[in-house]
Amino acid sequence: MELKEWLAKAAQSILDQDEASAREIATKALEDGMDPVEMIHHGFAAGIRKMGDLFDRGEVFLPGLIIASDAMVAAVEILEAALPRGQQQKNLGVIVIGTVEGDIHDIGKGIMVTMLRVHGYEVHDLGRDVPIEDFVKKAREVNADVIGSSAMMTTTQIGQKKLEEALKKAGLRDRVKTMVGGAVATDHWAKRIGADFFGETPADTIDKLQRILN
Ligand code: B12
Repeated sequence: MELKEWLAKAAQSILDQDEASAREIATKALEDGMDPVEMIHHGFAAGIRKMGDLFDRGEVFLPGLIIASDAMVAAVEILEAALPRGQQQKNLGVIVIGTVEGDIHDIGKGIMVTMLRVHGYEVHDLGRDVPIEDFVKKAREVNADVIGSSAMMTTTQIGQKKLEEALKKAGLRDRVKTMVGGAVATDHWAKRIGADFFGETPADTIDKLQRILN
């Protein structure tokens, strides 16, 4: 089967909220030689984003979104296991990352963590709903080069601004770079709160990291 067809099938399994089918598609696409990164970003992620639009329009409700998310997580797990691990030894920099306080969205952040590791960064993932002080504490503990925060809601986005303030207060802001991401972040937002950059996708983020750390 062509990549295009696999991508469409992957997205559809998420829209169908069908975890068994999502797992099967992830497994069979790999067997068929498809690129796991393509499958995640243009297949399954496209499906979950479409679910978000349907949720927004009141055509899908929270239980459906939760089942679809579980299907997405299961498929991504299978695909991530197939990513090359060789470059992990490079250690291009130390990154502390997490989803800000009050926000439990972690699918995209999880994908970002995997991609950063695959590209040779040492990543300390704090998880989701992370108190601001935990970012600061961890950054100090591991001597982080970069702190990344994910926020998916307008109500939790403020956590990224609080993080900038907390880092200044702790005297760490001059020593670490900061990157923001998540569905509500933009270049404008990053600039406004004083973050070093906004990362839209893993490719965009890795590109910007390389530039900023050199
Ligand atoms: C899946 C999902 C859920 C799942 C989350 C499961 C999980 N474990 O993550 C569940 C069902 C639990 C959920 C719950 C809720 N959700 Co929700 N959810 C979504 C949905 C549909 C998709 C998010 C997603 O996974 N996208 C796919 C990934 C691959 O993309 P991504 O997250 O954007 O990540 C990419 C980039 O942003 C970037 N990135 C991500 N993090 C980072 C970090 C850094 C540092 C960098 C550089 C880059 C980066 O890289 C990623 C990979 O490409 C979005 C809709 C949308 N369009 O985003 C709504 C959405 C985010 N949810 C929303 C809402 C309102 C909620 C709830 C409040 C619903 C409710 N009424 O209870 C709760 C929140 C509870 C809470 N306290 O957090 C709203 C937020 C609205 C807003 N603007 O404020 C959205 C936008 C839906 C909508 N249109 O209304 N949700």
